Amino acid sequence: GLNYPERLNCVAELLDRHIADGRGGRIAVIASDLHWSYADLADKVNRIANVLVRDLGMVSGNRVLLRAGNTPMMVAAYLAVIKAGGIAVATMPMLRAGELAYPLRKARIALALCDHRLTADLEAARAQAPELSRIVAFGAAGGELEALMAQPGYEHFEAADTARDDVCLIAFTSGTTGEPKGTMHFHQDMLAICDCYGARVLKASPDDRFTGSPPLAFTFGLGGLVLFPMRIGAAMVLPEKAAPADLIEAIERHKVSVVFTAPTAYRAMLDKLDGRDIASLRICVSAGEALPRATFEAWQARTGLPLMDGIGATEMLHIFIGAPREAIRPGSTGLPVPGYEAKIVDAQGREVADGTPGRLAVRGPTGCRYLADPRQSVYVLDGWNLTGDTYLRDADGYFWYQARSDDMIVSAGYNIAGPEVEACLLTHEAVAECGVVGAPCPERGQIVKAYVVLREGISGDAALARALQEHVKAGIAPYKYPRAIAFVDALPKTATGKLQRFALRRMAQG
Ligand code: 3SK
Repeated sequence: GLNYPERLNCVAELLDRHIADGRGGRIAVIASDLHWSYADLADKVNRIANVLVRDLGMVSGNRVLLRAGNTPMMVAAYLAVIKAGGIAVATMPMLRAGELAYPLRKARIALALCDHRLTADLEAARAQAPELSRIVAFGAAGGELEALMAQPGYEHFEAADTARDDVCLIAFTSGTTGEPKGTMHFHQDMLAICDCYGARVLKASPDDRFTGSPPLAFTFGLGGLVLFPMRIGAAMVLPEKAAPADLIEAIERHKVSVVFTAPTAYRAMLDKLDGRDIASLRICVSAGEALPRATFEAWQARTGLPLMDGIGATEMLHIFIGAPREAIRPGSTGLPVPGYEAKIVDAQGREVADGTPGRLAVRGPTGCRYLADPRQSVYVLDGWNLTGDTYLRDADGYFWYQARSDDMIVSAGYNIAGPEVEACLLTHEAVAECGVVGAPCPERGQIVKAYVVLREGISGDAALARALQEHVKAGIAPYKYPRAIAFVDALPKTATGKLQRFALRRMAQG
């Protein structure tokens, strides 16, 4: 079991322990030409923690907003807030003033540390969130935070004496519908994801170098790029931009061996690998959206590496179903991560038989507590977190994704999972991306409608639409074929890159 001591500050375990055990010289953070050892990172963290407490008046339990891209200073700021006993509330860099006001108000945040390039929207958010009294900018030469950090005597900082179940992180869900929910996580949760998924499924080594595209403000990125490597004394590589071409560049230049990104990025990377040396790569994790089997197969054929599929949730902090490399079954998300339990329930919350689709429910050491939210009792029942995903479990205990629960299309009495049609369309060479939803239809109730982004250089016409329809009929049960196809330049996505099917559904209404 996970027996963490009652008094626990996770940063002491993730960072200070490496220094105490003589690993301070190992590389911790790489970004372009910057290389920070664990000792360098600890020095930054201690200096920021001293600034927070001595200059900015932060006390244990205060919430601090963090706003930056995936930069080394963002990592140091995150760890400093937590080491000083504060609660980190990180926000996606692309959020605008109106979107920043909600977490600021909801979490009653008075203090923000912000990349100097991103202060304007935060300043503007103050009009709607007057409790924000101080914004400290960092990242520029001679920046305000850096000047404060340089004060003498700031190189040491004793980790705050926190309890293992003190909150250290509030992560707001990006929310494809409704208001964002603030999910709260404890010091012990930050270690638990490393000791469950990291140690038992990912099985990386201290000599690995990790990179990926998810923002550090998204717990997928925080775990994959920061916590997993730090737990084992490995290095994180933070590309300034995280488009597929930037990931390939980072892998090649810094000999990256572990990547965390979404299926869309793996597909896009496939088109850009010619002439590139990515031989250092050995572990590729795919999460954030369902992994189509065609993507798994194409990546394996091109690189020789299996994609390690996983499903996580901000509520659970990280991945709770996945499979170690030796146990992967292509097309299946995998097995519950050791330490977690998962089951399939019907609309009344009763467990259903294996082979029957239903709603995925999960519980485990990092389970969900929302910040002051009446939706707690809707989404968490008897300690089980109800996800928005329809899955089935097979007789061997493997979990197979069917659809988001609200992505089922009912057409002429048939239940059709939009993602299944998407997966089939993606096996057609002309298709780069697609989203499939139900469109209203007087005869059939709904029809299957596909929004398709074509590969570069291909243009859509009626003949291609017919070819795609025939392709689907040949690949899966013909009643699932898209009766309507629209060719579009791009699909609507959330800040974390997830397809916004509700936006497509709205488009399909008109
Ligand atoms: O699957 C996801 O979307 C996810 C969410 C939070 C943390 C990790 C993951 C993979």
